[in-house]
Amino acid sequence: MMNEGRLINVSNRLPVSLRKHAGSYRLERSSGGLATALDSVWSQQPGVWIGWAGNSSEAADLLLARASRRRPYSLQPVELSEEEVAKFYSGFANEIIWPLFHDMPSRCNFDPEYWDTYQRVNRKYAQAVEKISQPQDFIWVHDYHLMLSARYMREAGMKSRNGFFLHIPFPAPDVFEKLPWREAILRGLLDFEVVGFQTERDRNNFISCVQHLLPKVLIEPATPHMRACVQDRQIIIGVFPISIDFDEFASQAVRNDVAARCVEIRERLSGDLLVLGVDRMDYTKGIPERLKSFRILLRRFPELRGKITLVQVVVPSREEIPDYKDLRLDVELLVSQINGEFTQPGWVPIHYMHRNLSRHDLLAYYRAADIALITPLKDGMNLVAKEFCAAQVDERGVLIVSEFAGAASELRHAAILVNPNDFNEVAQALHTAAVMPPEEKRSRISRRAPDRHRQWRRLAFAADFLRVPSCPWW
Ligand code: ADQ
Repeated sequence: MMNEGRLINVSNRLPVSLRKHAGSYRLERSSGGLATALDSVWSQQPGVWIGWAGNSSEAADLLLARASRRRPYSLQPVELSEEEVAKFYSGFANEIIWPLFHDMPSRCNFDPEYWDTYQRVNRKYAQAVEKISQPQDFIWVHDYHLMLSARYMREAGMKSRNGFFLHIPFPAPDVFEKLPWREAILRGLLDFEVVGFQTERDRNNFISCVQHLLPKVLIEPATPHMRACVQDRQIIIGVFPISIDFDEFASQAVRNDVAARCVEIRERLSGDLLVLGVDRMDYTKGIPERLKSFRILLRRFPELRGKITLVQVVVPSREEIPDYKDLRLDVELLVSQINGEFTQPGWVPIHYMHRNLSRHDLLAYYRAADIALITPLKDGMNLVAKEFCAAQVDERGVLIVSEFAGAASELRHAAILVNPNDFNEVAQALHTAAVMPPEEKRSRISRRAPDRHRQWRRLAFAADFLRVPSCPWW
C-alpha cells in the first residue's frame, strides 16, 4: 500500500443489515452482488465502510459496533427515515434509475418528489463521509444510489480524492435522455475523479451521453482509460469488470461436506439432468422468460420429460415495490402451470425455492448442476455466472448465459450465449447442453478462466480501480 490514508468505502447499504425478529435485532448478510463482491475485496482491508444498516436504534448500533470489532474495517451507519427509504431508495433509485439503466423506461415512475429526496439523501451521505474522513483518505463510492455525493463533498470543501464505480449497466443516449434530471446526473458523476464501469459497452454509452448532453466537455484517450476535461479538472473514465474470489470459491467447492451435500441433492432429484437458476427476485433477471423457455423445451423435446429438472432459487428482494410483488406472483403462477402441465409420477419438472441459500448449499447446487441457466434481460455483470464457473471443480457443467449480462464478454469462450427474449433459442441451447458429449463440456468449461491471473484475482477489480493515475493507492 502506497498511501498513508484510509480507504473509505461508501454504498447505500452496509454489507450487513439489521433485522428485527421477535422484538430484538439480528445482523444478517445483505443480499445481492455488491455486498458479495465488495465484502470479499474488503475482507483483509483496514478502513471504514459507510452505509445504511436497514434499521437504527441504540441496540442496533451496539450490534454494529460489535460486528466492526470482528472485521479489519469499521462499519459506520447512515440513518434513513421511513420517508427517505420510500422516496430515495425505493423511489428514485429503484423506481427510476434501476429500470431506466436496465433499458426499461416504461417501468419508471418519474415522480419529482423522488428527485428532491435523492439530492437530500446524497448530501446526507456526503456529510457522513465528511465527518470521519481526513484529506489523505481515498473515498470510494459505489453504485447508482449515490451519483451526486461527490458534488456535496466538493461543496463542503473536502479535499480527499474520490472515485465512483457503477455496478449496473449505463444506458445508451436514447434511453438515458428520457431522465428529467439527465444533465445533473452526468455533472454529478463528473464531479468524481475516477468513474468506473463494468464493461466497454457501459463506458461507451456514458461517453456518448456526455458528448450528446454536455458538448463542452472534452473527451480524450488516456490509455487504457478515457479522460474527460471539465474546466481545470481531469476525470478518468475506465472499465473495471468486477471479479469474485475465484480461488476461495473453488477451494470451498471442493470440500468434503460440499461434495456430500451435492450427492444428496442429486439423489433427491428424480431427473437425470439438473438445470439451475439462481437470482435475486428482480424483473431484470428474466425469470418468467426463462420459465417460458423451459416450457418450450419440454413441449418440443418430449424425450426430455422425466429426465430434466429445473431448480430455480430466488432470494427475496425489494418486496415493498409493487413491480416486485407482481413479479413474484407471475413467477409462482408460471411454475405451477408448467408443473401442472408436465408432472408425472416420480418427476416434477420445476423445483422452486424462494429463499436465501447458505454459501455451503449454494456451492453444492453449483456443483450438482449439469447446466446453469443465467438469462438476465440486462445485467451489469452477474456474479452467479462467475461463481458457477469457479465451483466447476469437476469441469462437467455447461453455462448458458445471456448476451446482455456483462459477464458474457468475459465468459463467451466457455458459455453458450443466448438472447433471453428468444424463448426458442434458449430452449434449443438447453437441448444442445443436455445432449452435449462430456469431452465437449469439459473443453468448454475449461476455457472459463483463460487469463485467470488478471481476470479472477482476488483483488483484481479493486487493485485496477485504485491503481489509476489519479489515485495511486495500491
Ligand atoms: P445483483 O443484481 O444482486 O448485483 P449478481 O451479480 O448476480 O446480481 O449477484 C447476486 C449475488 O447474490 C450472488 O453473489 C449470488 O450468489 C447471491 N444470490 C442470489 N440468489 C441467491 C440465493 N437464493 N441464495 C443465496 N445467494 C444468492 C449487482 C448488479 C450485478 C453485478 C453485481 C456486482 O446488478 O450486475 O454483477 O451488483 O457488481
